[in-house]
Amino acid sequence: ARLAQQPALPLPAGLYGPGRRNSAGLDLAVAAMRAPLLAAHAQLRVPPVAQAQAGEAPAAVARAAAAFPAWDARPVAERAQALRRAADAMEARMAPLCALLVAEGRKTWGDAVAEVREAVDFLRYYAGEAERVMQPALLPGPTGERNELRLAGRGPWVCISPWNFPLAIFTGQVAAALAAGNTVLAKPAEQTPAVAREAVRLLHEAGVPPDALQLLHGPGETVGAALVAAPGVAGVVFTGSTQVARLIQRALAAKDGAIVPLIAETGGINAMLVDSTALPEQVADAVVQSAFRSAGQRCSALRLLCVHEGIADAVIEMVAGAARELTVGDPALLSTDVGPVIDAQAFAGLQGELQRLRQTARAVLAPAEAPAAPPHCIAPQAFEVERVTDVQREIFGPVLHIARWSGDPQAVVEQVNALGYGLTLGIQTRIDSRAQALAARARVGNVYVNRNMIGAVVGVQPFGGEGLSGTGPKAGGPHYLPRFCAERTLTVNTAAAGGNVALLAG
Ligand code: UN1
Repeated sequence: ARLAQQPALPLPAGLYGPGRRNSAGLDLAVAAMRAPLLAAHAQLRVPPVAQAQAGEAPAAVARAAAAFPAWDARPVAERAQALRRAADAMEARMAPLCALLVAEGRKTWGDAVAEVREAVDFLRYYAGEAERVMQPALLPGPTGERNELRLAGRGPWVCISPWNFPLAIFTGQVAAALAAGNTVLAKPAEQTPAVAREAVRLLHEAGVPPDALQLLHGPGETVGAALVAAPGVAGVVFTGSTQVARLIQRALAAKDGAIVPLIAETGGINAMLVDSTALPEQVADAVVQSAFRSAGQRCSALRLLCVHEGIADAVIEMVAGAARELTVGDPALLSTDVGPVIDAQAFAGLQGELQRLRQTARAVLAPAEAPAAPPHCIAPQAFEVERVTDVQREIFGPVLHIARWSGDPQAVVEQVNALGYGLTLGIQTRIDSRAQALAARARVGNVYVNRNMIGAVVGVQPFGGEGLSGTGPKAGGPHYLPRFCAERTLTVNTAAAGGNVALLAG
C-alpha cells in the first residue's frame, strides 16, 4: 500500500522532446544555431582514436572490478550529480558535438541536434531514475519482522553500442549502468569512436573515475568478443543486429561462473498499417519521415507500408511526390534532408538488396539521381511487393516496401506479427476503436497512431521491442535501470529472543 501511494513523478527537468520544424521544413533548433554550428564545423579537427587490442580486455575488466566497490558505495545522489554535470557539459558543447556527429556519423544537422538532446535527456533521466528506484524500500510484512528491498550495482558492465546513434545510445547505455552503481567497459561502434571518446571525456570531467568508465575502441569480432568473454563481467548491454545479439548470448552462455544477463535492442521489420479512412497527406508525411529521414538508418524506421487498396494509389503517389522533394547529399549542408549511408560496406550491401528488389518487386518510386559526392548517398526508393510475407529481412537504408491489403486489418497485423520482429508499428486510421484493437493485437514494443514512428522521446515513449527485436527492458523507461541492478531483500527478525536492541530503539 505504501508503494502504491508514491506520488506520480513530474517529467524530468530539461526533457527535450521532438524537434520542431519551421514552415520551410528546417529544424528550428538548427535554424537558431546556424552560425555556431557552421563555425564548429569549420573548426573541427578529429585526431584518430587509439585502438585497443583484444588481449587488453581481461585487465580492463579487472580494473573495472577493482573500481566497482567504491563507485557503488557512493551515495546515489553523488553518482546522479556526476551524470547531471555531464549533461550540462554536453548541452554547453552542442555545436562541436553536432559537428562531430556530422563528420564522423554522417548525420544531417537536424539529426545531430536531436541526437545531442537525446543524450542529454538520457543522462538526466537515468540520474533521476537512480535516485527514485535506488532508495531502500520498506516492504509491508508480518509484525515482528522488518523487510527491506534495496537495489545495488552488479559490477562491471560491457556496453556495446551502434554507429547510427553514436552519442545517444552510447551515452544512454553508459549512463544507466553508471547511475546504478556499476562500472563500465564501453565498446563503441568501430565507425564512430571519436564521438564516444568525447562522451567519455565529458563523463570523466564530470567526476566519473577513469577506471569506472573505460573506452575500448576496436572491432566487435575481437575487442567486443574479448570483453564479453572476460572473467568478472557482470552484465552486457547491446544495441545492434539480431545476429550479433545471438552471438553475444551464445558467448555468455558458454562462460563458466556466474550467469551473465544480456540486455539487447536489435532490429525490426517495422510496418505501418493504413486503412481506408486514413488521411493520405498525413500518411505521406509520416511515411517520408519514418522511412527516409536519417537515410532509413534507424532500427525504428518504417520498412513495410501496408496500405488499404482503396486509397493505395493516392497514398503511393503522394509518398513518391514527397520523397522526390527530399534533398539527398552532403550532410554538412543545411539544406540536406537525407545524407549518405554510414560507409562503403553499408552502401555495397544496400546496392545488393536493391538489385534483388528490382528483380522481384515493382519499383513505385524511381529514385532521383543520387549525387556522386559525397560517396555512399542513396536516394529514397520504394517497391511494391505482393504480400507482407515477401519482406523477410531488415534493409537498413532509405528503402521502403509497400503491400496492398483488403479485408480484415487484424489479419494484416497477424501477418506482421508472424515476421517475428516486434519493434515499432504505425497505425493510420480515423476510427479510434480500430486503432485500439489493432494496437492490442500487435506484438511490438512501440505503436504510433496517426503520426510518424521514429524519434521516441526519453521518459515519454520508452523504446524497445520483443521477439527478434530484443530482450527489453525499454530504454528511457521506468523498468530499464532496475535491470542493471542487483536486487537484495533484507529480512530482520525484530522479535528475536533477547531483543534486537538497535532496531527496536531505532
Ligand atoms: C536504433 O535505431 O538503434 O525511436 C534505436 C527512435 C530511436 C531509435 C533508436 N530511439 O527512432
